[in-house]
Amino acid sequence: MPVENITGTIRSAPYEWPYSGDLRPENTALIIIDMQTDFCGEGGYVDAMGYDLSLTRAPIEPIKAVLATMRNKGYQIIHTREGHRSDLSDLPANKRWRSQQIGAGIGDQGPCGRILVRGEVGWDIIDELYPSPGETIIDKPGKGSFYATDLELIPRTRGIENLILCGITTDVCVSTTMREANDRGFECLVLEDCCGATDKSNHDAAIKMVTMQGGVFGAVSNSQALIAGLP
Ligand code: C5J
Repeated sequence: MPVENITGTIRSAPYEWPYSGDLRPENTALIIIDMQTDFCGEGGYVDAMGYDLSLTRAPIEPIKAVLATMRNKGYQIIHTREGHRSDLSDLPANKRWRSQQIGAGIGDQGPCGRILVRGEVGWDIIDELYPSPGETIIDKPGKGSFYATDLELIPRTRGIENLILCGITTDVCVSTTMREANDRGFECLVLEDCCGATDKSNHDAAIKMVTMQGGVFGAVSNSQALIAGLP
């Protein structure tokens, strides 16, 4: 994908993003989804399930570059964390049961503390991408970042129209959040090299889906194109 700068928009598929051509720090936020040890670190939830950590670690460096650029230019930054209360009162029984079937029971003790429980080492955001003071952190019990959180209220209050999404996993929490955001009228861009899944073909499919129907959930770009095009 060519990466030359086009003023006010980002080179994306299937259209130059955002549709309005209005891209500014005041109306645009970066949302970094679930870059937690549990999803990309040794001894975490994804590791306990036996998946290849290199797939969920692949986006760390591209996200670092995007985060540094967007911080520097004054864009708003939002981080999310998936996790549950220590008494597991917000953990649906079926979600817990399924995790136990694959040997990574949510709430069970693991090498990084209790799996996907708030306050535990494995649940927190990795050091490389740790939020700076003043950046918004959304703690969520589910896959979508809007469900049972104040994620809709905060960007609306701040005048955000455009959301740039990245993080892990592409096919689960990133995809679910993008769909939720799109239905709420936010103009969404997902950065494909800044996402990762536990299965490469699921990542590819989740990215391809976005581009159907003229951009059914928004548009797709990458870290280089974003950094080159960001006003
Ligand atoms: C999953 C996530 N995969 N952050 N969570 O359970 O995608």
